[in-house]
Amino acid sequence: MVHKISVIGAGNVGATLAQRLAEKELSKYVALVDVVEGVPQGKALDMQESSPIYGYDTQMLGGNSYDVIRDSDIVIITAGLPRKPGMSRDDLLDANAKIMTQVCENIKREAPEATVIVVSNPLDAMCHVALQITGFPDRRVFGMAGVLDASRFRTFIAEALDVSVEQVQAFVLGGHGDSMVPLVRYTTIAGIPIADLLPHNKIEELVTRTRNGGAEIVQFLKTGSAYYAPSASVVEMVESIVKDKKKVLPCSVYLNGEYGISGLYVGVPVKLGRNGIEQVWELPLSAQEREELNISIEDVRQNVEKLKTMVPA
Ligand code: NAI
Ligand code: 2OP
Repeated sequence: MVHKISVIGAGNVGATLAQRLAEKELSKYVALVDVVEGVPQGKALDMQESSPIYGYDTQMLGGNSYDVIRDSDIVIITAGLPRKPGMSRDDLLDANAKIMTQVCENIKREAPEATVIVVSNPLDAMCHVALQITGFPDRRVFGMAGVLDASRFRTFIAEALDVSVEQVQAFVLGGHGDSMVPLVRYTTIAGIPIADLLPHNKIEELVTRTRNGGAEIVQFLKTGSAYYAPSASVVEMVESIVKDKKKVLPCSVYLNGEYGISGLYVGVPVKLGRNGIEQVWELPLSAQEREELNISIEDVRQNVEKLKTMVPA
């Protein structure tokens, strides 16, 4: 157990995440911060009042000022606008970069030793802002997306084959956008490659559904985006860090030459432990996978270029 985990943004993802973290007792304190007056305080109190029933002793804190996150071990950023139907994640770039800048200045001051997990979209570009503004080592600033995208892929595969989700393993590489790369070759059921179990056209259908997984939920909700699977995905990452489990998970990380890329956040498999990103795993890619990854990287690069005009270097 660590001392404190903080969640910035007490909206759909942030509040659901705080509740899940509290129930897991991964830290003594879970702190929630939001700009809307009363909301983080009210949600934290409401969660505290469910603790006798669920049997957790996690202490919930809520506030509009950042003193509640002081000395956090881990800070998760979910502050920002979610997309609405017809919007892409990239449409959020401008507004969320400004919010991210303000949030990260506060994290830098109040929690200088924290590991920072970014959730706000467009994810890979927002990781850049977080790295720039906090100035923390890159192995302590990374983003959640691949766990979610892979979980969606795993869900659809389990459904197609009518097998337990627990036995489906999948990896999704690249940026958290429409050009993400679900890696079919590395996707297995109980160790059996899916190509041996499903016809090619069915696999392609599931890949497309995974790429559009976020939009599918937005189409249903209309006023916001997914939050149950996203918050569960963050919990898996946090648990691996707190318990030093060293799980290998797809995360958006700052690459320093791995996969032939430098200076960009891209979703790749990493080992997550107490020190944050402990190792980046380079998978051998086929020519087609490499080509798809390059397209995805190009999308991330374009967002980062746009950022340069907005965020001070
Ligand atoms: P939401 O609208 O329910 O919550 C966002 C919260 O951020 C609101 O409560 C708002 O008051 C707060 N906020 C806005 N400006 C703030 C500031 N300067 N400081 C502190 N709080 C501030 O949105 P939701 O659904 O929770 O999504 C949050 C973000 O996460 C969105 O950008 C969304 O696109 C992204 N997201 C990313 C996922 C991923 O896979 N990386 C998955 C799901 C959501
Ligand atoms: C998702 O994939 C909105 O990025 C978010 O659901």
